[in-house]
Amino acid sequence: MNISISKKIKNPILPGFNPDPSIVRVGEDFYIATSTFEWYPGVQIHHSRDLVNWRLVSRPLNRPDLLDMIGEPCSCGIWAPCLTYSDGLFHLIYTDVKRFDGIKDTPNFLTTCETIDGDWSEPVYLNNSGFDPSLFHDDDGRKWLVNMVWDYRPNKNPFGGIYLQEYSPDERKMIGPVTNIFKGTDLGLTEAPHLYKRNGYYYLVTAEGGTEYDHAMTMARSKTIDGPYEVDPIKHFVTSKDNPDLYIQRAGHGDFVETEDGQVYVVHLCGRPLPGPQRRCVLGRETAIQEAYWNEDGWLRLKNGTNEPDDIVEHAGLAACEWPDENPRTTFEGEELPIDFQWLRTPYKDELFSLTERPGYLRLFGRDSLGSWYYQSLVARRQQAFNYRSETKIDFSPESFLQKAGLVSYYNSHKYHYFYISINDDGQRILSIMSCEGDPSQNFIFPLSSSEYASVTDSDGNIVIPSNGAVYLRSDVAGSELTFSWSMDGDNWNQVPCVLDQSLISDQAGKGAGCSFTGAFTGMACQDLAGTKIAADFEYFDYIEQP
Ligand code: 6LW
Repeated sequence: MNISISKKIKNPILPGFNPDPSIVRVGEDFYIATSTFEWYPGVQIHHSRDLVNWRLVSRPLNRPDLLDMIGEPCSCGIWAPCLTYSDGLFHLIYTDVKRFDGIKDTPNFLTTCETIDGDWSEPVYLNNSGFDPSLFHDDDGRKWLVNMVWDYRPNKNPFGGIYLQEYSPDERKMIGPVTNIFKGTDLGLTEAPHLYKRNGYYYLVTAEGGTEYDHAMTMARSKTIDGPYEVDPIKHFVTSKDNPDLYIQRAGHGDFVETEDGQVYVVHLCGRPLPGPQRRCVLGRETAIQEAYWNEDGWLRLKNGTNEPDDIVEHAGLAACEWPDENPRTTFEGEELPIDFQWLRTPYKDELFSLTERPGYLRLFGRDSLGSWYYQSLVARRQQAFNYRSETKIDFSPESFLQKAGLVSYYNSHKYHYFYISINDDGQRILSIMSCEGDPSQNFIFPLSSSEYASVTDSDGNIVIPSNGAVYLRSDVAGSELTFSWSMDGDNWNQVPCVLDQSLISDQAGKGAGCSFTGAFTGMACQDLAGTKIAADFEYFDYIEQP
């Protein structure tokens, strides 16, 4: 049988909000775990058999005992996970960051499972000393945890180095001394440690330079696991920091894996900024892959002969294994939310939505305001291309201006554009747009009155629509431009006469990337500040990427 060989690899392999990749190979299967922050369920795991084609297969942290993020600030929650395999079990190390500013609370846990998509074990608490924990399974059977230590003391480098401590699977706890094994290079901001063993050396990979445009992967090695570690002569074997013209920017925070025949592939965080001086990444932080090799001195090098990431990479020559194309239209026949969709923070999804109360519909129950850190009825999927169209059809009959439902382009509590149905003081059903452009205290409602606009607008500039019947809403995104449209029959569309700044829905906008670690989503939302949990029924959701 003529087995077709995979085509070249096009980066990023995991487009859209998929940062901090951790990769593991089990037999012929490759898995990558990425961060999910305040989005629920926690940790996103993709699967591939050829390193070219990837599919989303699991989100393990799907129970209250594994993860409950109610009330956690934006960009807290699940930071960099670490996925490994040993003793017949997948091991997932994760941090549920409870506090972002100043002193961080970063409880780290371990959960295990025999399969990638099974019921993961009750978590084991490990420590709170810092984030980016990872587990190393030594060939003598001992297991070691490394994580960066967050030094909150004044006049100290908050990136205090890399802590090493043994983990006892029998006692299900950390044991023995804690050793600071690596303080990093002069690039600083040393984090994201992963340990490996090869030819009698322990290798330590870290991320340095921070997750913006100085990001890098650094390697060091030692004959003993607790050091001292000598730094790679070139320090950073993957980085984009010295070449702003590269397509793949922000290369750092990564891991590497070997194929069964010994080829080495490095996976790493990356970003692709929109054109222009603001260098805004509307697709957030993504995952890319590079081909690598061990040089004669025992250091890892990129196959392209530089330390700069490529956008097109030679495949590994593995048999092609493609996955079915996604249907651009999501309908809601099943009792489970389709895997591309997530909600925020709470493990108790029944308090936000139902797929059974009205069979064939996603029913959102109006709860908190858009952007709430508690019970926000928002179900959305990642934006994974610079240009896309999303569309939905809603049954919604508000009785108060405190009740809204609609289509939203969402980054976090202070970065969104929301096209929604509500009601005005004359009892007329209306459409309006509410945007938050980086300052949580400023929600703008756009007056949509415009003389040439065919539809009727009320005195507040809201579009007045018929009081009954389903409403079709559509968003069209092209780079930094977002336009909303609406229809009452799905055939005759009216474009709202304003172009919104989609580049606000990015890491760098608003309070900036220093506190924005997620990515752009497009989805369905409903709020009911009248407290009646009003229903909004969504019949379908289209997500169509445009060239
Ligand atoms: C991640 C850490 C980082 O844990 O950001 O900027 C955190 N560096 O490595 C969230 O992605």
